[in-house]
Amino acid sequence: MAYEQVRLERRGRAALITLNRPKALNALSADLLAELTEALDEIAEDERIGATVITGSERAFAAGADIKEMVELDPVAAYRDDFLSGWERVAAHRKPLVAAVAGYALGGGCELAMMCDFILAADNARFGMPEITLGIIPGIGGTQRLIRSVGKAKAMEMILTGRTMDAVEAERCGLVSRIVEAAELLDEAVRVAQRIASFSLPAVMAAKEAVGRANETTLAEGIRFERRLFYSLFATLDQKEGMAAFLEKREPQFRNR
Ligand code: CO8
Repeated sequence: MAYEQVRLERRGRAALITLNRPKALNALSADLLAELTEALDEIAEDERIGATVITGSERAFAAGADIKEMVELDPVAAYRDDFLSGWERVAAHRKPLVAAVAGYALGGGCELAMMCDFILAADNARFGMPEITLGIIPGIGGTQRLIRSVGKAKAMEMILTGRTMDAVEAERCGLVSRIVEAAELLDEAVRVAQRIASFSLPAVMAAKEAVGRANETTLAEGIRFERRLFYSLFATLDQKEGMAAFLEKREPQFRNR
């Protein structure tokens, strides 16, 4: 499919999705979401792709929901059609997603970054939840995901005041995994995604699923879940190959089987 509001490229076994509405600071319109989910569906079905980077521009990862589009939102239609449900498809994507954030990640933009498995931030990144300044609240997981990564005090402060955080604060409080120089961000994010994609895809998907489960369940249930996945990976050819390669002191050739 031809995309306009996102760009989809393949870099070896990694995919790169670039949000592509630079004039609107990548505001997240319904059309952009439709293209993003279509691109992710393409990636899900493509066996050659093992991980994906989602990025924006140097100025903005995404400045939130498209306010021009949202201003006339009809609450009855939104309820009937479940206006925001498409975003669940992003969160439910089963291969790893790395957010490469430069510039603004505000509102829905910050929420999209948090739907990814981890965030690499450029030194000019700014994260925030300005919805309260518009008379609304975050709507695609912000109130739930932010508190899980930065704790109650910071999440409450950001959501109640609309204050933004710079990259240093975001790294210090665990919202981002690392800060990278802005000029290096994309190359580094693609390198990281390619490294993930070089491993056995079933193992990578199981790791993502197991870590993700930690936010959904109790410790005891999570550990039981992890153990089931651990046992099941011994049914893969890649486990046999990975361990044989280690013992034979050679590089493994994973086949995603
Ligand atoms: N929606 C629509 N257009 C936007 C948005 C946006 N969120 N953000 C920026 N733009 C547009 C501006 O209107 C402007 O367009 P134009 O040139 O046609 O006037 C262009 O992008 C450039 O923006 P600015 O001139 O404002 O650039 P500045 O550098 O002066 O400021 C800011 C940059 C600080 C990022 C500023 O644009 C801003 O505050 N933007 C809005 C941020 C915001 O409030 N985001 C939260 C939106 S609400 C939300 O995300 C709800 C989440 C739940 C639903 C999620 C569904 C996707």
